[in-house]
Amino acid sequence: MRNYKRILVTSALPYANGPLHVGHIAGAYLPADIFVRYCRLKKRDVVYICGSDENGVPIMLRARAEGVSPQVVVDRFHKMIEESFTKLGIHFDYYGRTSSEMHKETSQEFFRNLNAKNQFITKSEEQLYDPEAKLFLADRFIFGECPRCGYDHAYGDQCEKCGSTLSPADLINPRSSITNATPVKKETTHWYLPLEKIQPELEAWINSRENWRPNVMGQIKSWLDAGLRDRAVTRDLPWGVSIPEEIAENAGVESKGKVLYVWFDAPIGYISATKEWAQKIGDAELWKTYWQDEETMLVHFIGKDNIVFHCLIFPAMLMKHGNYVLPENVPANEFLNLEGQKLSTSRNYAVWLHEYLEKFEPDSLRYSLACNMPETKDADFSWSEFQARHNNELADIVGNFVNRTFTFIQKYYDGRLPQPDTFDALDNEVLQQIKNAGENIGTAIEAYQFKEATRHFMDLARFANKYFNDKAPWKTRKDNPAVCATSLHLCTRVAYALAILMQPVLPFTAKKIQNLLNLGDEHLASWDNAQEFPLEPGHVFNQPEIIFTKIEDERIQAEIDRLKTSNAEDKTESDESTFEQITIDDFARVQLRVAKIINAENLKGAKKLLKLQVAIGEEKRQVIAGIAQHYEPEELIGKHVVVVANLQPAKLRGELSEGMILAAVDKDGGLCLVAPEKKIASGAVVR
Ligand code: B3M
Ligand code: ZN
Repeated sequence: MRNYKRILVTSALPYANGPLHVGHIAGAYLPADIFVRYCRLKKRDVVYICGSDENGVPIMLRARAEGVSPQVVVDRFHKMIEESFTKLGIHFDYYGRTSSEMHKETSQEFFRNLNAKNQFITKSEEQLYDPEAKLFLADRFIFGECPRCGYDHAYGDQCEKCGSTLSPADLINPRSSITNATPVKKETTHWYLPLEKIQPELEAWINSRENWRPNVMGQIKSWLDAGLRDRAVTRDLPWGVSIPEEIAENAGVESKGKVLYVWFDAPIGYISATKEWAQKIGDAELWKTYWQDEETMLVHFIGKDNIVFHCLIFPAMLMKHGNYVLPENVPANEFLNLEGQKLSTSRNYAVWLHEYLEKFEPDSLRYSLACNMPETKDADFSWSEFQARHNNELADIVGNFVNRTFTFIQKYYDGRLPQPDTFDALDNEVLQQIKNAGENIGTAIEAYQFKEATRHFMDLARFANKYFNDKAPWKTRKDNPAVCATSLHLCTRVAYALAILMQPVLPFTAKKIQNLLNLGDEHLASWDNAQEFPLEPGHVFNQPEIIFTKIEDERIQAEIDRLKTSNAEDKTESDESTFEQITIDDFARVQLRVAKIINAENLKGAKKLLKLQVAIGEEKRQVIAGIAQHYEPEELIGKHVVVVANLQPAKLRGELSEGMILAAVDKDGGLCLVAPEKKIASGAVVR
């Protein structure tokens, strides 16, 4: 990374309307915390800012449902979220909240500034209004009959039955989703950020970005290709940051209940929290250096659903304000699934952080998520993988190495660091490995490749364990004491290096090893110290303690069972509800054709795959299908099936596959091919 003078890191502000789950952590918090801990160890000037997002409709609706004020809801979750972060070791320099006075001032100042520079457009139009709830109805808070297909519960933005895109005015007999009241039309005025006009500037800036993740760039480009549309940045709601009174007055608008759109004020929350941080440390103006000096490197860590806001809309706001730096990078992560299914807050299908932390160690989760971070594609969290990572890697590799080293030293060297003798090639290799690990982990973290960084760390621990085995001190102790002492000396050296290099991912474990080493914080506070060794022979270590105890199967099974019950509703229905809707045009892009299987054989070395030759009309194709555990090749020959005919060809086990055969799969693993119900010619189109 360029040599900036200082670094400002932010993580997406979590909505204070529910607890955190592992998906949040893997997306926006753990990667940022790893990055920041590393920067601190590299002695960079770094500040890490976050806070609770306490505005927005979902918070209001939750409060309504509970019959309490929104403040009660946000107070409860702000506290809970902050506590969970602390226990997981996500260490912010400041954790703010967007209901604070400072935030209100800062957001209003921002709005005033853009308004004074004529950066907004105002539009007045009639919108649907719920006279009972006294609320303008945002699109999904209104429903009615679909004008296209007649479905009686279409939403204001879309009919889920036929997929057509709608606007509230299209609905026949519209009703409020909150009170069931018939809405009335009411005129209202809103402020828009003219993104259409700003697009060329944004595009030029985006094109100048280097080293952004391809998945982030891809999403941005598709927004830009579709053409940005002006965005309303105000809402008619009773909860939120109200727009400055004088601006409402000048526009002849009732200011009461006119608030900033939550996505307008939330990113400004990064700025207001930085101001509060500066006040807290007694240098109130210091926030300016971090936000307004070009030598600041600003990095936003977010999940992929926040890309448009952080890469286009907030930068547009910052550009138009003019006094702020723009993000140097936005390393957004993809989504984390859970046991192969989408996480769902409403179905309680999630691993909740506060519950996790009551049962397991924070570092186990940090490690497991770091190994499996959804950096460039969606990833899956499974309890069995979590257990395996903890037991087979943290306990069996790191824990075992540290434990055997210090137990041996306690037993045979009276708990003191042995005096080394001359180094052989393998001993020198230890020093080399420490050096490589420090460099490789650092390079990976600086490139936002946290999975890779974690792998390099574990490779060093693995090497150390092997070194201990190869040196067999239990033998050399008797027949070659000098060699034995040298190897144990070097083992403590690796333990020391590990205690530094593990800090970004495993801060709690690092503390435990520090305690074993009997060393003060200053010796472990610098990344580059890992190459050195502050201890003199004779240094006294503390009594070893087990740093990881294994997690038994029963504890894991209990978690898996809990997920099954929380997910107990009809699976087909819940699966459907988690799928993204597509339009009829999306569907039309998939070309389905009837094909006749003319030959089928097993594929050598692949238990699950069959190699099929099929005819689609006159055309012959080869298809590799994962159905070998359900069909014998002979029984397939002559059958008519349905294939996806326009799938990009791919190689499976070195064999070309030019299509995909459709099969129905049930939750118990049953599978059957989908076939035309009557005789029909091969090549027929399925639609
Ligand atoms: N409150 C969180 C989310 O979309 C949203 C982020 C705001 S960041 C400025 O999950
Ligand atoms: Zn419809």
